[in-house]
Amino acid sequence: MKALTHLARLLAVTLVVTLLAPASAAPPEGTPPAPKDAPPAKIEVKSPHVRLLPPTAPNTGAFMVIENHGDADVKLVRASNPVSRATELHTHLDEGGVKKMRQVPFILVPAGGQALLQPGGFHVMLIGLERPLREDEVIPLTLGFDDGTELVVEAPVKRPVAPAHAPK
Ligand SMILES: [Cu+2]
Repeated sequence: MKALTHLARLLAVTLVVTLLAPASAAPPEGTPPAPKDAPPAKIEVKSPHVRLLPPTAPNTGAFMVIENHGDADVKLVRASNPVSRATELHTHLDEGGVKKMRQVPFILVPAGGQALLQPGGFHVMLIGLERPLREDEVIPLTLGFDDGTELVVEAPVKRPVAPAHAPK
């Protein structure tokens, strides 16, 4: 009788292990590992990058997509980084056919929507670079939102697809 109980227990353990196995298996290809017990991020920043410019350029821009998975609008209200003297939020305005950069107090990320920071539109401006940036080096950008969220995103320095200054 005792041996039978032991066998039953063994079987039960085996069953539990078998049932648990799929859950502990590696996630499907391309799925980023989710931190354990972390609530889903309300604000998510995708493909952040800093534009690589010639070494003499005093300023450059950072671009990204900011997604808001929450049910309230949020505003990006400040940014900072360790390689430039100042960091501003900018947009481009069309003034009589000429695109001009203007500082803005915030960049709105609508509830359930996204803000596109891209060349010719909103961007984070790195003003007064303290040294030339290298291609592919990673700049930590700190982003502050009006709901108190502060995120640090890793933005690699990338060569623009279309050169900002075409060679002469
Ligand atoms: Cu700018």
